[in-house]
Amino acid sequence: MTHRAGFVALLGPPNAGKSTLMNRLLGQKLAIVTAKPQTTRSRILGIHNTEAAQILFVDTPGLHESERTLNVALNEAVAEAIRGCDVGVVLVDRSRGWEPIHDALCENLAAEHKPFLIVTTKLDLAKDDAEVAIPEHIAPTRAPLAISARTGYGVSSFEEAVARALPESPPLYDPETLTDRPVRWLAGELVREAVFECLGQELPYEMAVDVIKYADAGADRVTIDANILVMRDSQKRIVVGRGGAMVKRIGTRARKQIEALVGCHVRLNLFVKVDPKWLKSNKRIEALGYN
Ligand SMILES: Nc1nc2c(ncn2[C@@H]2O[C@H](COP(=O)(O)OP(=O)(O)OP(=O)(O)O)[C@@H](O)[C@H]2O)c(=O)[nH]1
Ligand SMILES: [Mg+2]
Repeated sequence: MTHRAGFVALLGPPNAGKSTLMNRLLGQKLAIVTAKPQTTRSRILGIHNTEAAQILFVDTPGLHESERTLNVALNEAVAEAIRGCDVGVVLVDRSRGWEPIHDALCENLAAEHKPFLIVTTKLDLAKDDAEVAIPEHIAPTRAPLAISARTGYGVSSFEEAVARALPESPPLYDPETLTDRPVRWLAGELVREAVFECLGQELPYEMAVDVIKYADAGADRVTIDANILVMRDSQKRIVVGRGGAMVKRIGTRARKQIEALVGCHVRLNLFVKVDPKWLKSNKRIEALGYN
């Protein structure tokens, strides 16, 4: 049997469900997921091995129109993922339909001569099974596939279609590897997700997590110190909570997720810091792993 391998860029507007789909395919939470748009802040590689293929999923930030420093960095990550992929996957949230961002993504893929599939997702939310209207000038490699990353419906057909579109190649990564991201950074992302989950709408988008220490103290314990960076004193008060109750809740939640990832006990120390400067500095944004 011929073996196939290559990079598959997961593309779409913010909140389309890209990270959820990658996690579902990997059977592991690698990319954090929240109900807020613009959750993913950088390319994340997720390595998926089947008998016949090694699919290298590249989760990307949602493409959008905005000129702020962080957002420009996010869009650059999308462009880079397109340039580096063998196959593109353009995700359309069925509840929102086709958007101008989808045109931009397809044009970009075509300009780079990349084959691509269109996938409509969140099928479980659909009230009827009317197909999403895709503009005529868009010519994907295959007819659109309908899936739900939440229920798993259609996901194995999607996996097969993606594998078939990849070039013949031996595996490109050690099959034991799950991602190219260091555990230290993944741990920081799980803290960021816990902050979103605990604070919901109260939380500003401009928040970051900086892991300042990751110490592997033997086989069964890891100690992590991380700063939660916010823009203003008022936000710090919200994240810390009355008598530190909120940051404690965030810590407990994140610790459980990190323990599931690393498979041992974790001691997690969180500090909340007012630091409005990180958002304005390309260097800091990169150092935080968001590019
Ligand atoms: N009902 C339903 N919800 C979904 C599905 N896929 C994703 N979601 C939800 O949609 C929201 C966004 O999902 P994400 O996976 O974070 O979306 P994303 O495209 O990675 O978003 P960004 O990283 O912000 O660009 C979350 O609340 C998910 O739980 C699905 O198939 N069905
Ligand atoms: Mg995402």
